[in-house]
Amino acid sequence: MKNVAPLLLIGVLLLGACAPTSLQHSMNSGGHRSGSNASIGEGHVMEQGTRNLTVQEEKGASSSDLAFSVRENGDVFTHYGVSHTKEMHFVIIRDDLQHFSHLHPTRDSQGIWHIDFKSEAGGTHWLYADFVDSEGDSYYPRFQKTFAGDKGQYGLVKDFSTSKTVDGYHITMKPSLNGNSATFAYEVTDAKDNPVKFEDYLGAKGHSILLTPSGNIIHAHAEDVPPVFETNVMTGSFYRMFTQFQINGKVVTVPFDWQL
Ligand SMILES: [Cu+2]
Repeated sequence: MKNVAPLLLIGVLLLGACAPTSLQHSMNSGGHRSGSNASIGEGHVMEQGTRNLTVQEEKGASSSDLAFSVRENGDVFTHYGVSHTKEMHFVIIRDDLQHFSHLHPTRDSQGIWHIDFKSEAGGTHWLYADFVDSEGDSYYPRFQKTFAGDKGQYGLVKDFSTSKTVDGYHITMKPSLNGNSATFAYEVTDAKDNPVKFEDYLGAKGHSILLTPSGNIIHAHAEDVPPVFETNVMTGSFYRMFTQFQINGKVVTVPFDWQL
């Protein structure tokens, strides 16, 4: 790209399973984490908390009230910090990496989170509580829930196109890899081919949530424009990234696939 804006980047969080390298942390099951703090490249620190946190579904007040709690050694956890303007980000994805949602539940006086949610399609979904604690350490415990209803097309269909049109915007993603550090640079133009103005959305110019077929999750941010996301990735992995920008007051979500 001709723009030479500084690669600013990134709150990056990595969770995953049984760390293949000292830089990678994984989470295969809700709440299990490994490792302690690790640095990600120059100046980027992946903060990995050491609390023993899990997340579990709770009984909602109605059929559309999806309720859950974060637990620390069995007790309801409430020592949240604020990350990107919210105490809680809630990511829902079906287990074939379709039907993505990034929501912001509200917490009741008992510490239980609630969000009004109706799944687009039936099937098993992964639900990630994505938050920081009061020390600023990041956590992504997840739980699983199977929604009733028509599954529609089911199964992972990979699509490696690097240009997409969503909501009338043309979005191009350019990946590059240096060791196990990946950058994803975006260009977005409107229907008349003019570059768009990126607005602040949840305290960043862009949010990108990367998921692997086994459910490992990375949440990266672009702090500047043009938006560039940088994160460490696991060799050999397939990633589906759901990238979100706010343009003209509306959130635009675009999926891209990428294989190392
Ligand atoms: Cu974000």
